[in-house]
Amino acid sequence: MLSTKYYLCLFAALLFLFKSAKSQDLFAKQKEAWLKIAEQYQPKLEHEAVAPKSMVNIVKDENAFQGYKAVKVNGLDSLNQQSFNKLSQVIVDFGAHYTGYCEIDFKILKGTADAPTRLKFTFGEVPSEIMAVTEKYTGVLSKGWTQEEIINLESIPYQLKLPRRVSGRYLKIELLGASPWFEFAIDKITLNTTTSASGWVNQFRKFDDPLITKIDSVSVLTLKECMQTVFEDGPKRDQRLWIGDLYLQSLANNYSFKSHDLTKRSLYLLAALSDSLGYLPSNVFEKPYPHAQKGAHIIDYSLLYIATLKEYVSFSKDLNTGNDLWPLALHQFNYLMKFVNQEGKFNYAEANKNGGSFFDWHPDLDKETATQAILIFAAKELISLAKSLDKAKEVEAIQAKISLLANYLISHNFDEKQRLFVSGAKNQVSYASQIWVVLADILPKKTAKEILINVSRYKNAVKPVTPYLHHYYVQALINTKQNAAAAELLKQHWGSMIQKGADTFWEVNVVDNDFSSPYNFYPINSYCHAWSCTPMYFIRKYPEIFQKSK
Ligand code: RAM
Repeated sequence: MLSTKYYLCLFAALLFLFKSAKSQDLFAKQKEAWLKIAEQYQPKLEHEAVAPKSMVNIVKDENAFQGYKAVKVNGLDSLNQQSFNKLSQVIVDFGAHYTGYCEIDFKILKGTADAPTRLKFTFGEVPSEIMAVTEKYTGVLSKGWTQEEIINLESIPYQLKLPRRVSGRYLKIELLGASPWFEFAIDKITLNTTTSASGWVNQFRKFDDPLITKIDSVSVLTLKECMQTVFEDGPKRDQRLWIGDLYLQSLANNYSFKSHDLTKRSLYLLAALSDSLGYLPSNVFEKPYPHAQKGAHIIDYSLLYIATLKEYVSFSKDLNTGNDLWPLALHQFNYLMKFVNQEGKFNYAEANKNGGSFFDWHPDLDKETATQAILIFAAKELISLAKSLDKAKEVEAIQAKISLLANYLISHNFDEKQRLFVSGAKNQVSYASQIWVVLADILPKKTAKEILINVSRYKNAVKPVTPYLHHYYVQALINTKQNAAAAELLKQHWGSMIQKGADTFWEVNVVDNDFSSPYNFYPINSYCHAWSCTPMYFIRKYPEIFQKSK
């Protein structure tokens, strides 16, 4: 038998371990309260019952986006009279991109349902997704992201509620197995939509240029679909909160829905889930309970948290939140500054051990220079936040770090001959490096403009592949007063998605390659993606640049 003394010692040891684990967690004291605030700002979701607008065939067309287009056919009105045993497949079009839960009612036309009926449901944001051969799945992410469900109806009549939240415009229903002794029909299809973007129908604007009107309204729809109980990156995939996406969504939100509470909830949720070193995760899940993706840190995303908080405070005037989250924001910068040596060089290789930077999906992109630059950008955002929170004392120390970082960047990464910034051991020239150096705002005006022009003429420069990096490209052009080029780029990049039939803007858009996918399977790209929603931010913030008539 173990003595009482033994148990007392064990208890004391456990208590000690628990306490020291807690004391090693930098924001342990605040996290519980932060989580409570996040929960308190849980938004109300709005729902609408949407019925299909038409029945379609999806047909091959080499001129269509990814080789497929939807062609309207007759039959929706009589669907509930037609034997689905004979029809065996139907594709319906909801007329627009929606996120929600699908309900399908089945009824008997003839005989008695004497056996289970097996059906397959496929949802698609774009036509090609409906036709994807998922048996030959090559994706690097889970195949579970394809929106396919196989369900056995044990009896008919039946009101089926598909358990999974889906996202898209098209629904294909296929009959995989039925008894020959009865006939049934699809009586009704409803998509119960969900969004927290209250009053979204009032967000559309009309501008002189019809293309700008269209781009703006598709941005509104993109953001509305991503606004759920947090700012999701994509309602189809990954359905969660990522800092990089949040930053751009919050910018667009400031010029449209003004749902500052959703930004607040998202900021607090991330804060509550920072790791024991006080370093932010790049993304978090709400279900089954709030938690971070373990070990998934992204340097530039942690730094963009600072910018998101700064923008939030400046638009909402919520100084309490600013003060409450200030130590965490400051800590992101200070934590990363530990990787900076006396000369001012950020040791990317060392920091990368705990997660590198993102910037874009281009597989060859060297991220060293852009990372050094975004540290400066974030430091300046910190200063601006500090000023709005009357934290003048902190500013001087940050200022000194900016000089250190900037001096290093200019003296080591600027190629005088090419008049371009280079990155990494191979002196790579990329758009990302020039864009982020411009956004760091450390160059004479003329040079900043010059590097953007030079990179556009540099044949082998690593180009942006996502609307995400294109956002920063547009901003860099605006900051260097290249307004016509900024307007042109916005119309060309987001306009190209419109031209290819986009209902909502995409995660990836490579103008001359419809099949580009960071996941090696383009049907699981997200075709309603948060980081793509910012044209409305530009159009509304800079009317003199984007709202001019053609
Ligand atoms: C993708 C997500 C998200 C992005 C990260 C880096 O998986 O869709 O939008 O922020 O990558």
